[in-house]
Amino acid sequence: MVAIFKNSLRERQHTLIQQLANCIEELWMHSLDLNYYDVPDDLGYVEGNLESEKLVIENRCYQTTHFRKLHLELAQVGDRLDILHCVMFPRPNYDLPIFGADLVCSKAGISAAIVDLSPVNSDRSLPETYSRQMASLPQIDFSQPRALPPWGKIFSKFCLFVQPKNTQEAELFLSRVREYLAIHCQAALSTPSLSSQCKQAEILAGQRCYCTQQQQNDKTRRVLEKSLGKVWTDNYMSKMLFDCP
Ligand code: BLA
Repeated sequence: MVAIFKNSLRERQHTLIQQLANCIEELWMHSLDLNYYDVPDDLGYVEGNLESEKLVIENRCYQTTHFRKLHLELAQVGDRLDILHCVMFPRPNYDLPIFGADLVCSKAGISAAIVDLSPVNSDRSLPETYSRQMASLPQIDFSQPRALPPWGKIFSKFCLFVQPKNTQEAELFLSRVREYLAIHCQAALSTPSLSSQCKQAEILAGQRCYCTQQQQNDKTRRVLEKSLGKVWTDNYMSKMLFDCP
């Protein structure tokens, strides 16, 4: 299935966000067999401007045999902040890490660029095919690495969190995301379904921990609350951004 969407918000966003969104969707469409995912009616396209600038959110979701939810979200706050958020949640009967990326840009430049394949096993290790391939990627030195907040203990040792300082660093970030995604899509397709209920429970607990930690990101919460209120934000963060069955 290939869907054609109107790229209304994307065309008005920071170039790196457009490039990253296109890159993610191209890889999904070429490597995975996508099916529609029912986004709740009122959450596909959202606008809010409670007490400050207008916030616009566009969500796209898919599902596949291996993934219960592929989520790509684009958001814009007034004309000053552009955001891309992407998470791929595996189904609990596949022993797969969670792909996550977040990109926050303003007119002044890119403030945060993060990508990871995060483990969900109880010993916080990635499957061997992942660690082997990720460890063999050439090291990239960014001029402005950023430190993870305390809730970021969910991320793997391969987590890349930087503030790209120029076009070259922005392109290097983009190519690293493409490499992580390519490793992930290829590994997912050759990963067999688990029959052990015990192992599935462990994976689900790992996914739940990932979601609980991500919900502690006050920077995301504050942006949403300012335009859409606390009740809406609580619901959105737990049901749309980081939901867990
Ligand atoms: C940081 N996320 C941020 C920041 C903003 C947002 C404004 C601060 C930027 C900065 O510190 O320079 C905002 N992000 C959003 C909003 C949405 C969003 C509004 O996704 C959604 C509507 N966040 C994720 C995912 C990851 C992630 C999937 O959603 C990682 C895989 C990470 N974002 C992340 C981290 C920070 C961040 C680690 C820095 C937090 C900090 O420094 O405290």
